[in-house]
Amino acid sequence: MSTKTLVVVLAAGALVAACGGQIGQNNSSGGGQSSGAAPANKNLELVVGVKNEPFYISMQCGAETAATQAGYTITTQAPDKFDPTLQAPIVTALGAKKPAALLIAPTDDKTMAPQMKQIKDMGVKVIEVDTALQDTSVAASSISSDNTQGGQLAAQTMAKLTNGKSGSVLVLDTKAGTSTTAARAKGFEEELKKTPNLKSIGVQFTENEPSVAAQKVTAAISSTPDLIGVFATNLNTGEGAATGLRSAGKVGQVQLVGFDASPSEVEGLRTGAFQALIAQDPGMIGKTGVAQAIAAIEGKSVQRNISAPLVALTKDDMDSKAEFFYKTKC
Ligand code: T6T
Repeated sequence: MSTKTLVVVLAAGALVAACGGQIGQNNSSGGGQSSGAAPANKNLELVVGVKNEPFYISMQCGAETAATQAGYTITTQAPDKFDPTLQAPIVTALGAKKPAALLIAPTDDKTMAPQMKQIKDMGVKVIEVDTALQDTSVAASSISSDNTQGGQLAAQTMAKLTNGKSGSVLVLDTKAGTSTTAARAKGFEEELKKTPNLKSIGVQFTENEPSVAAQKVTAAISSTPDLIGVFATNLNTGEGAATGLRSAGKVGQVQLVGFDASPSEVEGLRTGAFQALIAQDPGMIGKTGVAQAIAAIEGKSVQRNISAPLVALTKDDMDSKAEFFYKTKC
């Protein structure tokens, strides 16, 4: 059994059989029995958070594989930036296309609600992949990593890495209103309280711009002489934080725990800019999203909340967990 299979089995009771199309049946909603007739509309749309980003490319690959296997088509669209003002018009325009289901990673947990509600009211099944709205009445199903647990895992990893030393820790979040990264930051800060020698200096936002993350790290190094660690809650934030440490000459002195596993982050882990990465399984999120969308379309049982696996990578074990590295093409 591969590491990934093992982690999936261990960490995601709910996810067990996404690949085989047998999603767990607990906590189901919006069900009903299948009429048996194949639906006329087999078109799915995936709207991700931002273009050309390995997390979403990996999700798209998983979704495309699952859709093809099931005899559905899927089209992916993305805004140029992780920005609800750019993502909202993409969703509105889908009203003219009327897919059978919309799989979406909303870029804001509140402001994306009106457009998503509108499309749902047209009869399109809405499935959240990765991020979610605060309003739980819109989506039939939400698939995401257990982000609170990911934040806790990052804090436990930071405690191990600093090995009893005292110091301050900076938390870098991406954009306010991102459900996933907010949960990671919160989980991290709560868990860090269990290690009294480590003190959080609070959460700062990077707007999902690596240059802002780099600047926040260099500023914290200047203003906080006992800075011992940085937790970067997503890919762009992590890549920028690594740049900040490199330009300040602090690689290896300030421990960097990142989230995600982009090629640049993986390379940073290998070369020592990161000491650990908390990797997600975006391919699995995409596959499971498609399975749930098809269940909703075909009137089968749908599971409202599904948790996807997470795994901590370090330099020592990364190569044995290479299946968690994100893709840049399918
Ligand atoms: O960390 C992922 C995703 O889970 C999060 O919701 C937004 O940022 C990423 O896409 C990585 O950039």
